[in-house]
Amino acid sequence: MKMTFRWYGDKDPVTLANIRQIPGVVGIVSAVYDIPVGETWPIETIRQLKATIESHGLAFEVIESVPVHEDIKLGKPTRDRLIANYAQTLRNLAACGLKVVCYNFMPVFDWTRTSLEMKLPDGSTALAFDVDVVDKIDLSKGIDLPGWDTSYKPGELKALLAEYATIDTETLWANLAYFLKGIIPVASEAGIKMAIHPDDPPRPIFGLPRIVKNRDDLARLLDLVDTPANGLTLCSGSLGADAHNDIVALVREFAGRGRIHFAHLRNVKVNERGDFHETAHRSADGSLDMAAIVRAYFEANFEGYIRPDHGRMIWGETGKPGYGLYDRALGAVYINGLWEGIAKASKEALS
Ligand SMILES: [Mn+2]
Repeated sequence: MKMTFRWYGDKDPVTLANIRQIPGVVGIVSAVYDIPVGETWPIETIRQLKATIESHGLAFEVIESVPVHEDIKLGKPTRDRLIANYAQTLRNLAACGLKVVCYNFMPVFDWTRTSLEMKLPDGSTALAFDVDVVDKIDLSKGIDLPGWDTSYKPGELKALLAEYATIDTETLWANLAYFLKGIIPVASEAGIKMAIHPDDPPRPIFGLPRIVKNRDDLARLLDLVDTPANGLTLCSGSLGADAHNDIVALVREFAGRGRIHFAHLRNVKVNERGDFHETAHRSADGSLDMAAIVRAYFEANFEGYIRPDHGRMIWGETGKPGYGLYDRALGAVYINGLWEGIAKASKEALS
């Protein structure tokens, strides 16, 4: 596996120089942030980003994310032009040496939380999700959720949601299939591996369908275009927010098939209903057995990219919720420690 770390570009308060000093981190996961969704990323912009990252001694082989335009999810006539643009972005990324592209197919709302600074007993803060709070939101009155993308004006959001009124689960699947049939052959030929991120949290919200939530959804997704370029970002924290998802079994099945290209590792404390909050990465701090998850990757001979996912805010740090330096660095070191322990124990068992 290759340990990586997400970086939000020059405006990120966490610097590349900071990241380089985390033991065992070899690469950066980033994106081009100043191109409108749906337009092709110019090759020169990608090349400059790569040069900046490499000048700090870090590799740049994973994009998170190339966003998918809402018209593609809605299946509108404009989608063919937008899919052609997306395909060209993939060719441009391949030309610059990128290997894996993370994306998601969540309608309108990307990740959703009801608190970005839930206080934990140790004084740290973490992101949290309360089912009741979300279920009680009346969209006609606008959305007041922390971290909600304010780029939509209230009228625009209303119009967009009206368009989704006709999009049920099966229609969304059909639109995802259409998208994948357009881009996966291009990705295959260019040497890019696509890696869909599961829905976060893995449940329908505000009446909008969500289709990447569990084992059966992942299997169906891979079958839509059954080739290695059509793969997964397996996010332990997103899928783990549904207590019925067995993350170890998912890693065994899908890494075993060579279809996990990117692993997000984080822990969550979750209840049966689906309320959860994020925790430190350590197994004892949340509901997931991180050692068993890392072991499953090791035993599948996983050679893809791993990154610590969201961290808590600790030691007085402020910044982008979930994406501070300190707790994510602890997560990277913890995961590397698990990996080394498992690898060495396995060598001893063989000798
Ligand atoms: Mn994730």
